[in-house]
Amino acid sequence: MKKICLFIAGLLLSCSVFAQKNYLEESTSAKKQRLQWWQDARFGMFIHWGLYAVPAGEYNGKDGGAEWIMDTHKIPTSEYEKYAAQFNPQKFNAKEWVNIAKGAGAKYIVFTSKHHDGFSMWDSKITNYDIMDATPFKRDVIKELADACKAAGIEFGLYHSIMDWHQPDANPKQKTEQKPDFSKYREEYLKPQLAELIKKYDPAILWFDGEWTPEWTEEQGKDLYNYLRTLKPSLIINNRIGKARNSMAGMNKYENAAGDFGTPEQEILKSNSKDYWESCMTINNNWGFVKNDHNWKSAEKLIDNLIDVAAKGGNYLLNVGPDAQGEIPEPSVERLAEMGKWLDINKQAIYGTKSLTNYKEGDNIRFTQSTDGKITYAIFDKHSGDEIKISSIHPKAGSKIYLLGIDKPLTWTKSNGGFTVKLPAELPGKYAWVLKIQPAA
Ligand code: H79
Repeated sequence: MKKICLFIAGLLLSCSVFAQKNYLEESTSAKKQRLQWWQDARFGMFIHWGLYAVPAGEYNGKDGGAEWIMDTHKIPTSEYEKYAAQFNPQKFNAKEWVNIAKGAGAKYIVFTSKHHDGFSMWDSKITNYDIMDATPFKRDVIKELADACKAAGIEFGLYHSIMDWHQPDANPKQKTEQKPDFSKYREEYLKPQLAELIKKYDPAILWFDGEWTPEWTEEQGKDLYNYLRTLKPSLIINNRIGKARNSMAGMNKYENAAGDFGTPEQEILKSNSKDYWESCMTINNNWGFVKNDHNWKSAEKLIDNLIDVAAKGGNYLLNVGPDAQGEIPEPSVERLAEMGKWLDINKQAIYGTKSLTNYKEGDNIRFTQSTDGKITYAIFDKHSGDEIKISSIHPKAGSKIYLLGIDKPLTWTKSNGGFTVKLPAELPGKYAWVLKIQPAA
């Protein structure tokens, strides 16, 4: 009898251990498998859209702030809430946004379910401060986007701010009678909302931010990480779920931190990295829509960034900030279309490639390699005359060298230390070109 009792106790214990699987102890190979599609994707589109599209960077006649406008101008909550009544983006069309992403060659989208302002962009049962209850628009844009992504074969992710300027319990500066209770916010608001998002929209990625609010700890990050992966084991989660992010440089400050990948913001790693990472960047100066921000990066710069990021083994998460009508600004649309045209010709040098230790030669040449290591790609954005010399790659005799976009192999010769390729009179496409170095079978 005693033995049976012990056996049952043991069984129960092992079951409960199983139920509390620690996802932070995942093996390197299991993580690699889980993140494979994401790493192969290389390029995603970030979308910052919320009530802040209404003021569009101007409050009481003063410029400043985009998605941060509430903080920039110290707008009281009761004032800021009024933007909800004005949020009625009649031109919003999820399929169009997804088409823009797809046409650009982006393989996934990350959309702001809730930014620091605390406004929920889906039909949340946990609050009335959401798009269904507080706006005249009354459409669940996250549902529409998730469905459009699914139909288009684009992976769907959500940006979610831990910091929340609207929830009294999350905001120690709020002037309320009650003392803020952050653990109440975390357990009764943040976590249930995230569970709701996972259940309703099945996101592939959760992209946290605002983790630097002082109440949040690494321990809470780890707890949340396990909680979310228990709800959806295949989720990919950024490192801003915990406290390890080293400021805007974005990589972890310490080992064994919660989260799957580093998040440099508005910058690209100086060198390649074996860690998983993704640089998020804007096309103009701001994340959220700002009507007076016309400082658009050129298509050439954006393509260079994508190439640089891919060669260094990272992902490029490029942002658009749709306006209050629901439209992605035309300058963004034009540049994204140029990226798509470039990728149409050159995609095999970007998607599903791996980074080489020797990932660059000077400022104008970057290298990537097929995952089986057989094919090397040399991507260049400058050349003079009708040839290009590359000194740090040594193609084997009998290799065929192609320029992507042209079927016929090019003539090449070994030259001091490397090789020289004779280029055709007209190069396919613009901005940058790819030499595909294929050894004899
Ligand atoms: O959503 C976009 C921005 O609104 C958001 N991240 C991108 C993706 C963002 N949040 N904060 N910032 C951008 C800049 C904040 C910088 C600081 Fe800090 C916060 C300086 C000090 C506290 C983070 C923590 C950087 C250094 C320490």
